[in-house]
Amino acid sequence: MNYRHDIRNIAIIAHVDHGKTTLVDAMLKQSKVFRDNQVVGELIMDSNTLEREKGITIMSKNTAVLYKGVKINIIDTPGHADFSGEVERVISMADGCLLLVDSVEGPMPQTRFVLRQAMAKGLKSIVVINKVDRDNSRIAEVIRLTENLFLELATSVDQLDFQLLYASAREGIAVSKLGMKGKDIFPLLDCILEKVPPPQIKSGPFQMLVSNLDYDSHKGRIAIGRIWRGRIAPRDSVAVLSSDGTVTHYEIGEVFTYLGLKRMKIEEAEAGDIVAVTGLEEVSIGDTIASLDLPEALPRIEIGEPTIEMTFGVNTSPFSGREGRFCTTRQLRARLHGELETNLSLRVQDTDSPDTFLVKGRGELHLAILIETMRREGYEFEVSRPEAITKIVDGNLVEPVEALTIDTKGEYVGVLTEMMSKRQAQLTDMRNDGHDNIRLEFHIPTKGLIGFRSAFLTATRGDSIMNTIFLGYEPWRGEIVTTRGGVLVASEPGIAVIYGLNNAQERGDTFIEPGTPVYEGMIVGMHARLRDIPVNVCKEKKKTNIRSSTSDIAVKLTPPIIFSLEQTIDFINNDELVEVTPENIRLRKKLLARAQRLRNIASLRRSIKA
Ligand SMILES: Nc1nc2c(ncn2[C@@H]2O[C@H](COP(=O)(O)OP(=O)(O)OP(=O)(O)O)[C@@H](O)[C@H]2O)c(=O)[nH]1
Ligand SMILES: [Mg+2]
Repeated sequence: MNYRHDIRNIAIIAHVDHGKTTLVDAMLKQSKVFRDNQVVGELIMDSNTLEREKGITIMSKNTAVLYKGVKINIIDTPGHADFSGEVERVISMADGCLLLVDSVEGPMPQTRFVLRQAMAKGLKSIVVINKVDRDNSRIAEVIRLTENLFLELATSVDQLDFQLLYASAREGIAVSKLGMKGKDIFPLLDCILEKVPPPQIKSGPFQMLVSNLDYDSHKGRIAIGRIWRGRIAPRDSVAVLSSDGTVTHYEIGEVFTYLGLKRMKIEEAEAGDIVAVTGLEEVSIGDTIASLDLPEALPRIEIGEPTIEMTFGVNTSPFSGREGRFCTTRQLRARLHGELETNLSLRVQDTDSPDTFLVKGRGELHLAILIETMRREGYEFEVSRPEAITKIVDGNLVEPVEALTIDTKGEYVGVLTEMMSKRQAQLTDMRNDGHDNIRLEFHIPTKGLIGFRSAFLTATRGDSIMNTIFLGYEPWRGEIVTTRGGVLVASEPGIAVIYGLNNAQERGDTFIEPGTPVYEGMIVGMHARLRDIPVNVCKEKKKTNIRSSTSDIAVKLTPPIIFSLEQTIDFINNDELVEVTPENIRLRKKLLARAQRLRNIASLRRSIKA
């Protein structure tokens, strides 16, 4: 067996926000892959617009640094559980991982998930206790909890032997012993060179697994992955082995490797390296690219199943086609199917209605990011409330169940446990750090989490953090009675005016500004009681000859509640939809005409009685 001593391949994994991308910043900046005067900013790898806006990593990405003559290929991964499909698919490119653990939060649900993945792939772990600069860090306790996690997850004894470092990614320093004064990130890079095994090279003709795809308007599709065997050069003839067993022959266009933020064109790459190649028109993630001499497929990447689903349909509101560039069924279908190429944990199915597709994902955020991306590209469509995906296993109905971790304060524990029990959650653990910081852990069916996030933020006044992670399927626990209040529904089309909105505000909280065009059946507000209430927000004050008193003219409206896209998805009920266009996000009843809704309720009542 041969080794590439000039290369290391590592994946950076952790729970959301524990500092992965910030650590990559430090490695890139200090290893001088940028020109001295180059302005590079922060969270450099979070290059996608939505990533920058939200401050989270959504897609995993490759980069590399040169250190002491060795190229360290780095894979930055997302930490949010909804994007864990990304971690599953790229982790196989690496031989080692940096597991980051926040010095205050300690191991979190996603820490366990990604470490289990890394262990299953046999990666060598380096644990980095990050954010040691934080005032309230509790390093000894965090180390103990991390060790417990290793004891629980290790599949062999040598996996228990991990290297420990302490870092402040933000300050760009790492040290190997607690209490040492750090000055740079190099102790971490040295540790990678020493502890992460160099890639092994199997002898034989070229073979590479495609772990990622990119697209370039000039170069076309770009396949990214690790070379397991042999070497590759521009104009080589190769076979692409796809999942259905078909073998297609291509000529490689160009070959690139990574350094910093650049892809560098090279004349030849060898086993052990991570490369990007062009020239393959039809190639998917999970395919093997191999030499024609020995076209053998590598094991495909296995990715966990989606847990929630919602429909994406052509916009059927009276405003349809006004604001979007792509509004037809054909365009919607093509866009959704195109997404499947890179968004591996997503599924798209046809439904009974030709204008509606069932889209399945890993969580509400996973689907919300897709919706937001499409809307910005100019798509207009409507989506339904997300539902947990149930299955029949051995004749029994089962549903997805998740572990929910809540970090909160003592004063909210009562209200939270009450909310949880209505949602069929079971308390599995509760810890108090002695400073009134309380961590609650629950097992909860996924259906109980839908609509929970906004209620949670309201109940705890934005003062608490929640995280979830998929556990598995368990027997169906029965329906949950939803507790959301009713909504204020526009009874007339037109333009909302102050007078009409002011009247509506006597019934509840409103969602729109004066001047907003509305249609009958559009949801313009909410109220505490269960029933929906029709309101005419377009109603003008009757004109009279008598001058109205000044108090009458200066009507003061309460500012509207403006939901984010995620909040609207979380908010709507089964008989409601979210209308998404590049310019607006509107909430509506599925049945727009009030008479129709009333008939529907009456017929539902009759069928229940019968
Ligand atoms: N105090 C402190 N804050 C840090 C440190 N490292 C990162 N942060 C902050 O933590 C937040 C999250 O950092 P990111 O690097 O985006 O975390 P991440 O793990 O890449 O997050 P995801 O990719 O979304 O999972 C940012 O506000 C960082 O500035 C650190 O060493 N100390
Ligand atoms: Mg990140």
